[in-house]
Amino acid sequence: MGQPVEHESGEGGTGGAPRFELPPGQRLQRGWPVTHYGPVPKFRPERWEFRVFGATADGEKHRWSHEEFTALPYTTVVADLHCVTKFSMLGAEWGGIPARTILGIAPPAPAVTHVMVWAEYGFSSNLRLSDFAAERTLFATHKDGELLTAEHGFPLRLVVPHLYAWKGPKWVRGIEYMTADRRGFWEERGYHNIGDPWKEQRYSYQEEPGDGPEL
Ligand SMILES: Nc1nc2c(c(=O)[nH]1)N[C@H]1C(S)=C(S)[C@@H](COP(=O)(O)O)O[C@H]1N2
Ligand SMILES: [Mo]
Repeated sequence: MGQPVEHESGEGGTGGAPRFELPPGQRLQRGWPVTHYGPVPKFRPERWEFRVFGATADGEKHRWSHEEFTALPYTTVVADLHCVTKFSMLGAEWGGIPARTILGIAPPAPAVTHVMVWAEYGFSSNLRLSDFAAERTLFATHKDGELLTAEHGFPLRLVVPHLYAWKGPKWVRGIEYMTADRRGFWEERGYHNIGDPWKEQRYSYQEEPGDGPEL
């Protein structure tokens, strides 16, 4: 899921044009709009660090400079972006560092169930540990072979291909391991705590018991 699915066009179909599968209620967006709350932060390499804190396995905080972080093993993931306001961009190739790499080099304590992803200006988004640990969850530095632009999250954004795009903060600065769930920025403001686009989990009023902490 999350990856564009090509269908063969049947008899009397679309004449061979590929069709792509969108999650329910989404429409295809041409081009790549910029969507976020607040200003675009200025990147200051000498002040930038990536931090892992909260309930780490060794009880320590971990930090990487920009140079150290971007030297971690690089991989690519093809993924769609589904904005909860109902447009989707399909088939971008994201490049960067898998979330699993961070889980490997700065592991969480056994009691950790959720991760808060922190970005510039205090923007945050909470994820279940299982969503953060998914194979395709990526700290992206590149899109389609080029460095991210400032407005698309340079130097680092999280991509969680199987969830709505607000679950992937731009301008990420670190993660906090949590032993209980807490709501992030949009999750506190009426958006669904989990945010699975294939289940159309858009708003917090759709949450079922157990989907998230009380509002
Ligand atoms: N820091 C930060 N990251 C954010 C947001 C935000 O408000 N702040 N908005 C999210 C939302 S709602 C979307 S749809 C995508 C948009 O990414 P794009 O501007 O690269 O298309 O960024 C996500 N990441
Ligand atoms: Mo969005």
